[in-house]
Amino acid sequence: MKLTRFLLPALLALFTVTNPARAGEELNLFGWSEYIPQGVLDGFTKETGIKVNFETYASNEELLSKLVAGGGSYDLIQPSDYTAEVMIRQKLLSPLDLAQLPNLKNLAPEFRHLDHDPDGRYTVPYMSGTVGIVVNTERVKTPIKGYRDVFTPAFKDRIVVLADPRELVTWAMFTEKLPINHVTPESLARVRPVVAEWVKLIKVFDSDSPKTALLNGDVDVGVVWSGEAAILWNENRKFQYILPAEGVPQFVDVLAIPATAQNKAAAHQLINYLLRPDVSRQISAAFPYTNPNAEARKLLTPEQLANPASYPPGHPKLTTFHDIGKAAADIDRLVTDLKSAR
Ligand code: N2P
Repeated sequence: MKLTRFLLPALLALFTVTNPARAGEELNLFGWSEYIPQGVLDGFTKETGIKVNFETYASNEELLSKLVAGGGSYDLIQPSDYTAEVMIRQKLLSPLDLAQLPNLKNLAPEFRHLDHDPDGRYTVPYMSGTVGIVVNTERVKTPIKGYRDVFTPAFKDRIVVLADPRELVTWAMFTEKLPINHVTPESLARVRPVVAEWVKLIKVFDSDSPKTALLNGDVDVGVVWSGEAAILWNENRKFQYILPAEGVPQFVDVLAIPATAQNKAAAHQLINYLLRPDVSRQISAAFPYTNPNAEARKLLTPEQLANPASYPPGHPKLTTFHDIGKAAADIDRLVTDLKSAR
């Protein structure tokens, strides 16, 4: 009698601590829009009982400002490589417990130990991609090779670009042959008139779904995320993807756990789930970026792997962004100024 009175609660307590999937458990996920299929999150909830509250953002700046303002409310976030670099430096991320992530083995070796997190202690690659030019070849007959061919008076009000100041300024830096990760007052002064001209030509700024303006026929050319371009290509072969001659930005977006997260165990569970080949394949089907998961890639169709926006042929030279410190704020200010002056 005495034994059960003590043993039973003890056993129950033990069960509650060790069982990873307690009913009523919740996880707050903050990720890029148009990047994580709701069906994948539903599958996770079905398997684990963990409810996922999913909020989205369209830029790294939005992620950073909400994370700082929102305190401890997010359990899992999805910064780009260079923003993860900032967050690691600022001690905003929690070290991962790699023992809880056996599916890390599915990642291709070239996506482990990246510059932003050389020991892979804080981040797990989710998807990678490039930024490039999409042309509606039914409407545009002149050859387009780089940013300079896009931002010309002939395309005034026919252009969509990402609403992303760092991207826009980087494209201008590339065209001016300036280093993109060493941003100085001098280099900003050099690109200022270039960007000023460009913003006057742009019709739509959209980081969430730049494909929409192209699909609708509102614009004929764009500078967009490769996954958006891949969807356009699947939709209609008239939408061609071109890696800009002056320089191609490459991003690796990662999964990471904020230092302030309340439910780190569930965050690890979701990361490990997203690394499963069958799950990662569903992500690629909905959002055809470059999948860093080698085991998932084996499950893709030849057609998916032949999409030139998802998997650019050859070995193009790609350039990644790095933390540029305070210059990031200068870039934001420059673009805001020029957009309001147009
Ligand atoms: C998905 C956005 C791609 C992420 N909509 C760019 N880093």
